Amino acid sequence: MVQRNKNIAKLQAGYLFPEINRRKSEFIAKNPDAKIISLGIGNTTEPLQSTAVKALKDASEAMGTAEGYSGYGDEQGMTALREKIAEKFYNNIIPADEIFVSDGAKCDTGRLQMMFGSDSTIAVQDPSYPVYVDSAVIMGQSQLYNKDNDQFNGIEYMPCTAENGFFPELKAADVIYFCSPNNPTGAVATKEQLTKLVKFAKDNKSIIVFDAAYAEFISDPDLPKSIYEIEGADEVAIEVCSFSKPFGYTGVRLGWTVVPKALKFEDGSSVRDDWNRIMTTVFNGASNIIQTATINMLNDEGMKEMRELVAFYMENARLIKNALDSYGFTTYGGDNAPYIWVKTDKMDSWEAFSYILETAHIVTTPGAGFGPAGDGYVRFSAFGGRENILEAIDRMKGLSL
Ligand code: PL4
Repeated sequence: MVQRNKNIAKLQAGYLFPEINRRKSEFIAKNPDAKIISLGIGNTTEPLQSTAVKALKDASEAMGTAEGYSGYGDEQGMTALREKIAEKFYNNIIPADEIFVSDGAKCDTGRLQMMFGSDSTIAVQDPSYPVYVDSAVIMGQSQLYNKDNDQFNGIEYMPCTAENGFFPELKAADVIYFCSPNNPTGAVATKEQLTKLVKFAKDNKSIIVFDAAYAEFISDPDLPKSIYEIEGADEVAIEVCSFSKPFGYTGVRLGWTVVPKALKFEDGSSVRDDWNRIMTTVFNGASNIIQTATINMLNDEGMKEMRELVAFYMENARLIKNALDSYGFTTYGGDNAPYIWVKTDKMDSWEAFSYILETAHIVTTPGAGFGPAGDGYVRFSAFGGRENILEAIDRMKGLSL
């Protein structure tokens, strides 16, 4: 018999989001008439913008012609798309050959673990997007789960709390995962804070994996959208990013990772070259239809439509936050991020999740699902249709957490 991978056996439960869906389905099975509103998983709900629809149609039709057909492409992505990403999201301060196009930020996060290997150590914000910890455990970067503190031994957890303004005391590790705008707290790191992070990484010879999946949700011009706005970050940071949320591409699938040439391993070898080796070995390129369409969509009109879509979700965030504040809840985030982080005082986060589901028929995400410091909070996602958001706000009236 084949032995089970001992690292997978260390994981304590199923992956968070399928577990949320499982509990939602269980509730629906018992309460078939309940009109559930899902503000749990951060999943986009609004149709694709017109520029994207036209570009996708055109790219698909071209594939049906002898001149327009293409098969496998470069694993790193189409050059024209890498150039467009450099231009539209980095004002060309990042060269196109440091940008690797992919099928999404989550997938790249998993593949990055493969590049770092099982001997490296990691530090994570606590709470954080569960992919960082779970994929590190699967890669063998942790020891066993410790039930006393709800942490994996061998992983450095950096608590992000209301008391520290959701910017943690930094801890040394080979790889430091940092997400801003943050999932789940909705906090956005300032330039000073990211400068501190970059300096810390330099001093401790760490590599930062900066998850900027929600960068386009920042409207405050003083807040950095990319780690590369910080001087010297190209020597210490990788950045993962995504078309999912700002462009409604959650199901379309497209993202990218920046690995600067200046970033080196301890032995002086190039991190970019190893990432190139990983991508060319285990990835076969993002869909050419999606890439071609996105090249043609990343024009002034497409960017304008993206900003309108982001503004729509951020109006949802404002509505949720204002309503919950007016009901007396303590909330964080929601200003430059599509998540609202809500304090629970009388119950733990899984109890709050169940209470909100059973009382208001709203699915949220329990804070503990993102790490032990997330307990005592639930996350509301601002991704939803306006009618549902308004209805959810109404249903939250009178609840007490
Ligand atoms: C549910 C910080 C959502 N099944 O779409 P991608 O792969 O380009 O980006 C995923 C991603 C990357 N980085 C951060 C994210 O928050 C996300 C998406 N997170 C959420 O509700 O927290 C969707 C989760 C999905 C998943 O597991 O990713």
